[in-house]
Amino acid sequence: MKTVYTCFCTDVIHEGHLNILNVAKKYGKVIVGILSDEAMIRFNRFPTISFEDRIRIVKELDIVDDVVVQDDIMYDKIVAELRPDYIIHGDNWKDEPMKAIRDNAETLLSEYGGEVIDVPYTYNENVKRIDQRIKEKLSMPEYRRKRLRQLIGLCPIVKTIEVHSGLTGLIAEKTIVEHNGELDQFDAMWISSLCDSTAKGKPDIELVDMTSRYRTIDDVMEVTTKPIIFDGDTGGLIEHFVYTVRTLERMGVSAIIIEDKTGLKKNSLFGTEVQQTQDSIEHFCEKIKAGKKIQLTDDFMIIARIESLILEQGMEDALERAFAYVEAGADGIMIHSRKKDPAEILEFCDKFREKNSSTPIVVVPTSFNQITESELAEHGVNIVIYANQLTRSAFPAMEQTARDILKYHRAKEVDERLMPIKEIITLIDEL
Ligand code: SPV
Ligand code: MG
Repeated sequence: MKTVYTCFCTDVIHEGHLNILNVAKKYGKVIVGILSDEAMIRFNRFPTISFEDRIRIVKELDIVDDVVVQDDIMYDKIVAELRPDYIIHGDNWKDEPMKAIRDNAETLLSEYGGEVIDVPYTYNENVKRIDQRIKEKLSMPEYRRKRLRQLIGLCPIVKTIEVHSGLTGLIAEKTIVEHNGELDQFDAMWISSLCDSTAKGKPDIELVDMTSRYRTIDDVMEVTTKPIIFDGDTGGLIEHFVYTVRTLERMGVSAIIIEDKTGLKKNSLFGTEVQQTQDSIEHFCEKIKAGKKIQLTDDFMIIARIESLILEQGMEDALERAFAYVEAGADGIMIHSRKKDPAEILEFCDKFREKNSSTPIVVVPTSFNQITESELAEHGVNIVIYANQLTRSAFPAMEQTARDILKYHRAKEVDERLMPIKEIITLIDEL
């Protein structure tokens, strides 16, 4: 008897899946692969039910002969194990970015005469509604908030990109890239104080007030599902910080990062070129403790950012602070540097990890941007934040366009480097 394999990456079995199974049955024994959590998040489908439940709902279907685990989006391992005669899938995988997966399956099968079967993809009102409901669920505060902690447990490193508007949120949410046979996307979003301020034409000195910053978060949340890490600057007065924690937690933000500076905050990338004062260990610990005490869920994270290397206070000071902040209840440590060479960051991570194997480490490789994610992960880093690259790429492009329109007194010359109107319209979903 021939074997037919299909892989499910879903929390709900709907008529589209049943259609695939019915067609599959005509070809032989039906084996369904259930994609692991780790693989599902690389595929833009963060699971809303457990892996065990995903297996159970498929096992319950009479039409299915066997259920196996597929722990990679690509089919190499599973095809080597099962050598199915057919792999069946909805024909939507002929489109980018899923085409890479179809190509992978087809190449593997062709080595021994197997075949791909494309079934017309079912996308009617009912299926659309189910899809939308899952998305809605993921955007709800109780799901979104805990997602960062879940990702830290699931990903070698949580890849985070700066967002400051609905549009940049959509880029973070939807950009998926196929490279070297792998699909990849960002895991989380960073609401940078620098970029949130810059978008409003204001300096990054805690001038943009919290109400306005919450408005930015809300714009982003409206159109995304991925978890949010909020740049809380110094956290302000302890008496104010507790209110910030309560609001962010209620909104469904996953983490706030506060830096151990006091007084007029300036952007860290100025380093010692401007007057900046580091907070005392005791006072900053009080702030962390107050925030932890006010929190209502176990999901929300308060991450302590250490400015010792930025302010040239040395490695010993940075490490002393890290251990003190963890002791005070910090759920993570962010270590920052503006050196071009990542050596001091890596030294910090190694020394911190010698004594603490579990507290998440966050880094922002803006200056030391040659380092790769896997190198950071090898040194125990859990979250990497690309803190300002979207803003820095958009600004010169917009400025150049403005210059050229002024120069040529028309828009023809700039048009070919612009996104077609049709594409910008389709970026935005209609309900
Ligand atoms: C930000 O993005 O606002 C940050 C990171 O705080 S940095 O600009 O590198 O200080
Ligand atoms: Mg900042």
